[in-house]
Amino acid sequence: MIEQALIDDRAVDLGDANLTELELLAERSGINLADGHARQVLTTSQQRIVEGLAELFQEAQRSSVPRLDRQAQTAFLTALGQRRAVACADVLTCYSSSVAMEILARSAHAVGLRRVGLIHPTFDNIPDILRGIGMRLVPLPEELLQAAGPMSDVDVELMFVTTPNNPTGTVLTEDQLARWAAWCAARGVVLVLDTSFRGFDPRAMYDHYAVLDDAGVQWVVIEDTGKLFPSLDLKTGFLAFARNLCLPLRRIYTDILLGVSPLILRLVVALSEDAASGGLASLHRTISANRAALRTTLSEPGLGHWPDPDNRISVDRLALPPGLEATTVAEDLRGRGVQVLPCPKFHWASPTDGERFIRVALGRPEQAVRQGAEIIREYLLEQRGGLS
Ligand code: EGV
Repeated sequence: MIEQALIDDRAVDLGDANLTELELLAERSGINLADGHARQVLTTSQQRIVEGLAELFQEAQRSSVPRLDRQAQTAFLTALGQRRAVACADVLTCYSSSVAMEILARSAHAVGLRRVGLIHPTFDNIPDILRGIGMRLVPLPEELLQAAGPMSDVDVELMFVTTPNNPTGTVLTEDQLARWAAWCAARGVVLVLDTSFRGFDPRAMYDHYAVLDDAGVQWVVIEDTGKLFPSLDLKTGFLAFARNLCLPLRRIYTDILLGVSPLILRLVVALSEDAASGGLASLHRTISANRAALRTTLSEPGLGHWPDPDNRISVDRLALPPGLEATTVAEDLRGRGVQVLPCPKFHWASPTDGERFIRVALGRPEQAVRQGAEIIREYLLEQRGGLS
C-alpha cells in the first residue's frame, strides 16, 4: 500500500511526492532534517542585524532601489570571492534561485534551445522545472564532469551544473570549469552554473566569473543567499550573466517581477558584510560541528557509510547498509519523529540508484542534529539486529 500523508491539508501519495512536498511534510512535526534551507541559530552579530530590522526598514525606504540592488549583489558576490562579477556580469535579483532558474529556462526555450545536459544526481526541482518548460534532458554524471581525460562528445545546446552539487557537495574545480567553459565556447553551448551552496565551501570560492569571462563562453550563474543566512527565508536569488548573452533574460524577468523588496536587499547587504567579516568562517564551524556530530553518532560499523567524505555543504548523505531502501527508511524515521530525504528523486534519470542513500540537513541547531542522529542510530541498530 502506498502511504498517504497530509501536505497543506491535501492527501498526497508519498510514493509520488517530489522532494519539496516531503520537505513541506517535514515542517509539520518532529525533528526536521529534511530541507536544505538555513535554520541554524543566528550568530551574535546576525542577531544584532535582526534587532536593527526596524532601522533597516527606514533606510530601505529612503534609499534608491537600483542602488541598493547593486549594493546587495556586490556585497554578496564579493563576500564569496566573485570579484570579477562586479565588472563583467549583468545581474537580475530574484525572489529565490528557483525563480531565477525558471526565468533562465523560459529564456532558453524562447530562443529554441531544447537539449540540456544536466548534472546527475541533483535536487529534483531543477530537472522538474527544465522538463516542465519543455526541455529534453541528458544526464551528465558527476564523474563525467570531473574526468581529466578527453572530453566526451555530449550533444547538448545548454549545459547546467550545480556546484557544489546538492546533495553530494561535489565541487567543480577551477581547472575543470575552465575545461568545460572552453568546451562550451567551442561548440556554442550555453554554460549555466547553479552555485547556491558555494558559500559553504572555500574550494568553490575561486572567482568563477573570471574563468567564464576569460573563456568567452555564453554563461549564466545562479547564486542564492537562501542556503546561508538563517533569515526566515528573507533571501534573494541572483541571475548573473554575460553582457553579450544571447538569451532574453531581462524580458522574461520583467514578465515575472519588477524587483525584490528593498528591505530584503538591505538585509542581504548587512548579512553579506557580516559574512565577509567573520560570518562565513562562523558558518563553516557550525556546519562542520553538526556534520561531525552526525557522523560520530552513526560511526558504528554496520550502520552505513559516508559516500561524500569531502562534502562541506549544509546537507550530508548517508549510504544505507545493504538490504535497506531509502524510501522505506525515510518513512520509518518519519514515524519515529525525525524527517530526512530519501534520495531516489535526486537521481532523476535513474531513481532506483538513489535508494541506497538518505540526505540529512545540517543547517540546524546542533541539538536538533544530535537528537535526530540518535533516533537514526537506534533505528539502524534495530535494523542491523533484525537483518543479521
Ligand atoms: C534543498 C525547495 C523549491 C528547495 C530545497 C532545496 N524549493 N522547490 N523551490 O529550495 O536542498 O532542500 O534546495
